Amino acid sequence: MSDPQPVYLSDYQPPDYLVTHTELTFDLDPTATRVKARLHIERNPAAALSAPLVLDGENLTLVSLGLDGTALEERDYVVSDTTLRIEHVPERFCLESEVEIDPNSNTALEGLYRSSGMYCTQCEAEGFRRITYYPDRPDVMATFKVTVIGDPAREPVLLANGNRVEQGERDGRHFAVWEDPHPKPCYLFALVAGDLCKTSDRFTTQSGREVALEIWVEEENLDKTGHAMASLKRAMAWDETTYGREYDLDLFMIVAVNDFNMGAMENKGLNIFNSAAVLTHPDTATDAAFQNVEGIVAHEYFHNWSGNRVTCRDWFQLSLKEGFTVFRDQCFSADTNSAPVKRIQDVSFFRTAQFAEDAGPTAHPVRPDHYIEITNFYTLTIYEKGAEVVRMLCNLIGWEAFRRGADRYFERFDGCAATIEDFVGCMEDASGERLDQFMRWYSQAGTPEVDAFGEYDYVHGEYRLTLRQRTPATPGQNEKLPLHVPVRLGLVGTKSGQDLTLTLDGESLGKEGVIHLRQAEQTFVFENVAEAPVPSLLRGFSAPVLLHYPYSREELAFLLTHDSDGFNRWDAGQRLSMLALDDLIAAHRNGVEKVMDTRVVEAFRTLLDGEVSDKAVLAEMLTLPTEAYIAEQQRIVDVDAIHAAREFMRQSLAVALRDEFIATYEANASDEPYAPTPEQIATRSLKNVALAYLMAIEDAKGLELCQAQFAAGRNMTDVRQALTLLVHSDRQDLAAPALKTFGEKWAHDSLVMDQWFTVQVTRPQPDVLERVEYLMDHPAFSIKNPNKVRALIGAFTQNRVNFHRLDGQGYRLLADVVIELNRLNPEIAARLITPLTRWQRFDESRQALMRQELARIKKEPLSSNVYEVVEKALA
Ligand code: B3K
Ligand code: ZN
Repeated sequence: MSDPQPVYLSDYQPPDYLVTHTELTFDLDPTATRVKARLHIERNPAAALSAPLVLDGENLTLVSLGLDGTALEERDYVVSDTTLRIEHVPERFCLESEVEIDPNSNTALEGLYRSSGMYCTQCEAEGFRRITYYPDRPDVMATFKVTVIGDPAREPVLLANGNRVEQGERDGRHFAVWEDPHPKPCYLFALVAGDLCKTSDRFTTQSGREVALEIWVEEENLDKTGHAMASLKRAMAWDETTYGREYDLDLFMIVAVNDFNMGAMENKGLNIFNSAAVLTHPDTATDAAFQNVEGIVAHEYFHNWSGNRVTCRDWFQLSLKEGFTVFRDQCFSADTNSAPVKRIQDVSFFRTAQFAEDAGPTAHPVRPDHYIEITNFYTLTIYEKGAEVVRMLCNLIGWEAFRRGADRYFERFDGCAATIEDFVGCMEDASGERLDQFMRWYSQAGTPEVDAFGEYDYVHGEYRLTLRQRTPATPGQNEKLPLHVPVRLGLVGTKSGQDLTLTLDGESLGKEGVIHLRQAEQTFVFENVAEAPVPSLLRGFSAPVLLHYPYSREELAFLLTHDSDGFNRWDAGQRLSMLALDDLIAAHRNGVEKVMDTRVVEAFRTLLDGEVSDKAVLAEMLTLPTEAYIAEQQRIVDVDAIHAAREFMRQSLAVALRDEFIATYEANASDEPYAPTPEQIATRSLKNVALAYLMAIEDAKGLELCQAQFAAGRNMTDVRQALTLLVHSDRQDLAAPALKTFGEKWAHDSLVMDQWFTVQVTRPQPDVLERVEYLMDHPAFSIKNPNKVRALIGAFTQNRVNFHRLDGQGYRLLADVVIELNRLNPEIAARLITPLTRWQRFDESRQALMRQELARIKKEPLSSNVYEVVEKALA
């Protein structure tokens, strides 16, 4: 078999044939579902008269084929593994086909498959071709009419996109007919059939349209839908008030599915969700899970405009819908919860995970120019960096112009398949701003690094800030051009502790401003600066760059308490901790005694003394950079030194501030009934951060509080934190019974058992590999379920000390799992390999071990997904 070949953006051609209307009939059967399609097709006026009709199709058994009512003979068409080709077709015709597919054996979870006995679909990006022969590309948009026929006992509920127009019974089977009046690409098609129950609600849109809302789940989960429903209604209202966009069908449905590759999918009118991304209950889901559900429900809902009404011309434009929609859901969550905390959490994740992607062998631009397997491009770069780029646009032209640009985009491209140029063009039109240099953010991969240097001139009262940018080479892109980098900043007076007025070229920018770095190097001279300032740069993370400024620890401690920007206050704390951690890492390496930097202790003491009023922000400020983030700062990662240094710092802080942490814990313990409100979540976070410090030294008081919190069982947030801290402690005599109690109590709840797996395999002590192997045989584990794989194997790969064991057994275990999943579920297999692809960052012996496992994977007959990743990793 020849190696899979890439597709190039530059080869894009409009489709030769368009489908105007699609009629589908599904006769459901677990192993032999029949799909009849009637496709109303027209030649694209732009296409050649002689163009053949080529449809996509995979894993389909063709039963019959006809054109305008006449059966086609085998000599009239050619079927390959991936296409159906008819050489001569009329200008306009109806193609009738019938195929057979096998949902039961579909473990890739793309196309039509079965999950816990129900039928469901996942078509984005190219799954529809596993359902019927079709031009499976997003620029072919049709209206759909779908008939689903099933067994009334086994699948009493039959759902598809749009509005239900008919239902009935015939010959012991029953059926439902669904019509979707909005033209859509086939990746937005969905079907669900099974024994499901629903929660219902209503929403009245701003123009007075009544929309029925339904969340469909297995009966035992009916009590876990309330938060998703409330989130949905908040999202619908937010999109009306913020973007003026309302919902456009009479019915909006969400279905929870246990086996799902991603978080959720925005199919028109019928969103399908990973059950982990929709079900919540105070007893079973943590605060983080509640917030995640809110964000994902909103994200999928927002796609109705940014993605569905206006879709992507081709998959290279994926970030057009994903970057914009992530930006929209981030703003929604910021408006609904604590805005600074949302930004802190998003940026802290971004700088750890997206920066790592940008620095590794799979780095790609926000708009890639080629790919082998599009499924591999649902990445942090497309989603999160794409969102940062949209955020920069919004900040550059201001919200009002941005909103006008968005209106223009939604109006001009409604019902169309658009490009990133179309989107940015609307922003240019609405603002009058030239954005050609800005477009480089879409085509250049890699994280730009900005070196900043500032000088205060007492004599002239001037502050000179020099900024220098460079983007490191990434695979296939050696030369990089300067980007347009908006730098939001303030100058904080060292005497007054206040933001000073910024005057640039005689023009006042107020107390905070945005300067535009466009060249490789630029100097900005601020005038009339009355006192020596400390610069507060890149406020709110105004551009996705790595900023270097030679701050002293005193300056950082100053910003930590004086910066008016909450995000930068947090960032100053992180930078201060990083400097201290660097010392500790060096001490560990050199085998000298580790000494804690008292400036960090004093900074934390100030924080705990009530310097910060927002508890959620405070909890973030008291949290040290993660091991993964620290690793990102090193050229060659020293796994053990990082762990030892961070543990030393946690323990030193706990020893020095024990009384403060106890007081913080006690002041924030509460008996209130659980609610996922920002206030309660903030209080619980702060309390649980304090508990984690106390458990870092495992003294009697910490153990007592932790055990009591576990035993009280107030809500999953508190229980899980207590369980985690016990399991991650050296007191296995206390951890073992807690794990047992928890495991037995929740054996029936798959989502809680996922947490039970994760808690065990994230333990830092070096004995976890054996535990992973043991748990892989646990009855609650299944390699076919992506949530289980993520909870057990995915979580283990994030356990740095254990995954990176020097004997290579962690790598070996991952490679074994990848090899098995390559056959079962290539999408998940390709995602799971990621940690192995980052071998360049480790010492030579680990590099060799990681490459050895990649080479072992490469010897297998590989799916295109795994092939593409392994090729890049070993290139
Ligand atoms: N658009 C989906 C992605 C599904 C792709 C899976 N291969 C989820 C989302 O971004 O909303
Ligand atoms: Zn999305």
